[in-house]
Amino acid sequence: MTARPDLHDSAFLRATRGEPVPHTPVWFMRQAGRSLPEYLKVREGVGMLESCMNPELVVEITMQPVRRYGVDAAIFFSDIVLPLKAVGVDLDIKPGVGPVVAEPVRTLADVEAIPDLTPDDVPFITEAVRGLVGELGATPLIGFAGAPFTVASYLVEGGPSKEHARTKAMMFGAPDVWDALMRKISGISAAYLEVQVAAGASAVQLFDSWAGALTPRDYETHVMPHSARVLERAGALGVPRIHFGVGTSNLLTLMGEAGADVVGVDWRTPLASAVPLVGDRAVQGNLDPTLVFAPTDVMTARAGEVIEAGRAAKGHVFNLGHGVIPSTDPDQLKRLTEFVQTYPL
Ligand code: 1CP
Repeated sequence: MTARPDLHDSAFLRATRGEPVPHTPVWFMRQAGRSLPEYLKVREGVGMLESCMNPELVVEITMQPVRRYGVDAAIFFSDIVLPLKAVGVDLDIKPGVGPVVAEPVRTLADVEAIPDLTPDDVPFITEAVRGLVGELGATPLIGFAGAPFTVASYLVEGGPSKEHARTKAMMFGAPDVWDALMRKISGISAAYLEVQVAAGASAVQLFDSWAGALTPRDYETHVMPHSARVLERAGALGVPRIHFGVGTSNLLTLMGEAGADVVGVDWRTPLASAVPLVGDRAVQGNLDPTLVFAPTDVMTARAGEVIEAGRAAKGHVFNLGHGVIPSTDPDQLKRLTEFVQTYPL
């Protein structure tokens, strides 16, 4: 059912299904980006959103870490707010800040003013994914979208936030507006994933980076049903679904139940504690991203512990427990990749 049946037996896709693998597959969240000198070079004078809408640049940037590290999967170069931009929301991604929304969403009328996403809004995504699938050969491509809560936070706060206070105020105080907003975003995120898979992506990851701001009760009541709708639509495409959040040790069971095939675990939760919480699902993670700044033998010893803990899971995809930190030495990530891929299973 996937666009690339020839990749079915890649180590990455086998691990997502919990099948035996020749080696533990490894990729890194934010493997493309500011840690790579070749990324900084091609981005010179080109804005973040402009880059995401330029298929040639997206192909080049997505390929850079694959060439350099030989990772087992590529992650599509884009951003979780790109589909909002594509439907006409006035936003920018500011260097050193992140996504900034000109007119934050506060009322039902604000929500209703946001159009739904159709493939015609993102022809450059289809073109970039098609180009990539050709270039990647035997390496699967992971498409991604933002989960409704995390995307809602940018829309409601108007930019990055630590407390997500206005977002949660809407969730607690204006349930009808909240429900409409979450339905709107879940439709956009699901449609965005469908476009990527239709063009050839072999797996998808739903990023709920800020879900750790929620109690299990509020996650389950106000957020999970909306993420579940996105994951259900992605599931109908026949590709594995990875569901990742930060600071979510008390949400891992629910995040699995939301419809994930693979639960992404951030670095704060020991992988061994996470495995029993996700039940009959694979896990992804979760080396502390700062360990790449440690001496190589310290980093690899910890990576070995992560791989050992992953043996208890249905399947294990090695990753960092959040994105690559921009000051990371790429040579150290190269050593980490080789260590994971040659670790005896
Ligand atoms: O100019 C630049 O280089 C800007 C930095 C940057 C990059 C490289 C941003 C702004 N986005 C991206 C790309 C990006 N964003 C990818 C690329 C693929 C890869 O991994 O190689 C992905 C998967 C994302 C997803 C994303 N964007 C998330 C979820 C993942 C996570 O890190 O938790 C989030 C929360 C965003 C919002 C965002 N976009 C950019 C920044 C700096 C932020 C975070 C801002 C904040 O702290 O709220």
